[in-house]
Amino acid sequence: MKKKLLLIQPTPYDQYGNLVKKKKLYFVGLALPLLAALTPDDFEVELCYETIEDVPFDTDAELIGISSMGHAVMRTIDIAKKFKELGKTVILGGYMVSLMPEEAKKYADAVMIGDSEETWGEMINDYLNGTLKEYYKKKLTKLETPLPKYELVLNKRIGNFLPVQAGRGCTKTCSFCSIYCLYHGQYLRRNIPDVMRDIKRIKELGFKQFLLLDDNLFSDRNYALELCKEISKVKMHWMTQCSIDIAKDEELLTAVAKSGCYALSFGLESISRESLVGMQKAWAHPDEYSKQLKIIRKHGIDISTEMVVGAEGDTLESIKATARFIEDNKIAVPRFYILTPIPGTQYYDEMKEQDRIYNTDMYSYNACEAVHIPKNMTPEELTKAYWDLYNDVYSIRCILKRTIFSDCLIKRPYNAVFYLGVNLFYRYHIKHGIVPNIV
Ligand code: B12
Ligand code: SF4
Repeated sequence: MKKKLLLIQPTPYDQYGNLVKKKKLYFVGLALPLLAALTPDDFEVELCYETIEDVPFDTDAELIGISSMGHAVMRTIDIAKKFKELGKTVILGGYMVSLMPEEAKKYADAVMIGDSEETWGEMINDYLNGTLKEYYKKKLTKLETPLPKYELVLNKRIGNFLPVQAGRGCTKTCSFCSIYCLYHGQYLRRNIPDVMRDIKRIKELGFKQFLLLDDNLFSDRNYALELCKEISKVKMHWMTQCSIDIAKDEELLTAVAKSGCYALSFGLESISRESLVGMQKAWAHPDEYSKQLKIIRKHGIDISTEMVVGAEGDTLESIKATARFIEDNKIAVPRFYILTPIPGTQYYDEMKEQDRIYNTDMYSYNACEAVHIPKNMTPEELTKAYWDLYNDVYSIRCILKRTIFSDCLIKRPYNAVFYLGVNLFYRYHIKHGIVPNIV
């Protein structure tokens, strides 16, 4: 009989301590289908996405792998403890565990730090031989990944696209970002034929869209141009996230749009230049944002944004002004976070050194409660300003202006109505005091 491995992507707790549950998981991460593909065939692998399904604590699997992402790490720990009590062998991996491996080890038999392409097989062997090590870590110098086992997610309640990854890491060095703190500016690209292999597989499975998970796909211009050329041949729609400076590159932007990309997400972070400089994001210029967003839209690409509040240049006035920025620029799906010093990041070390960590309870590191002492307001004022911002931007007036009363309605009416739906869904959550994150 085959041995069994259960891989779990935990869901986070909301700020009331309840598990965040959804009817559908639109954004499926790649880690679990990839780890399944890296696992030798003599294992049966089961995946569990806790956002849409319950963790099967009565499983007959003997080996349990649990991922960790942001504040969902608290749930990772709770699940790990329970499986340990049940006598299972527990392996932890993923971003959060990689940033705080010693803490994670308290709850697991082994911890995988960083990428697992070169260590997963070794760990499985050690497990089978009873020689499991405490930590596994091997820095990748090239990125080669097998075809992810997408088939394992097909019978789950997922959306109409699947994930693909062309590269890992990012050439930028934003101090708050876990990508920078793990990859230190390294950006590894896969061979384009391998990326296309995955995209074609997604198409074969009946999907018309995919999500490129890269953090900044356009870090390497020539690579991105070449990839877009290949993607245009498969005639699919896709979306990704990248830095706003793509607006400065007309040729690249045209190639991206022509290849079927219809939505880009930008981490604009702040409209305060001082805040951006403080985050080591001085290459971003908020006074150019409006012009840049217009250029991108002109290419038929819809925009969503991620911004943070509570950085060094932020004031209560600048947080209010952020709402006007979003409204004036008709951002279809804006998301906000309180800038959170995640342990293991450079920003955390800076806050600690300046004695500005206000709250050490990790259950509060959910990016909707201030856990640091901001420069220009109290933590309580920051938390309130954050919620006021969300309420302002997701007022019915502002929603209508950003969705169906925008250019999008004329050019892409289906998208405008879809964004209206997403906004109303987010608004419902905000009104119930729940951050509308896309977990
Ligand atoms: C897609 C994505 C999502 C999706 C899907 C998430 C999901 N449930 O899978 C959505 C949009 C829902 C999402 C939500 C969130 N996300 Co997210 N997400 C990503 C993104 C863009 C890609 C993830 C991915 O699939 N990568 C590709 C895979 C192959 O890489 P990987 O996950 O690193 O996995 C490798 C290793 O880490 C390791 N590994 C991973 N898991 C495990 C498990 C075991 C047992 C082992 C041994 C190894 C291992 O092996 C893999 C292969 O080498 C990353 C950024 C990134 N570049 O990875 C952010 C990222 C992981 N997310 C992040 C955050 C903060 C969140 C949220 C907390 C946001 C929020 N405030 O709500 C939530 C938490 C949701 C949750 N359920 O935990 C942060 C994590 C920071 C941190 N320190 O942990 C990242 C790094 C973004 C960033 N720039 O900061 N996310
Ligand atoms: S550009 Fe984005 S992914 Fe890259 S380091 Fe900055 S925040 Fe992280």
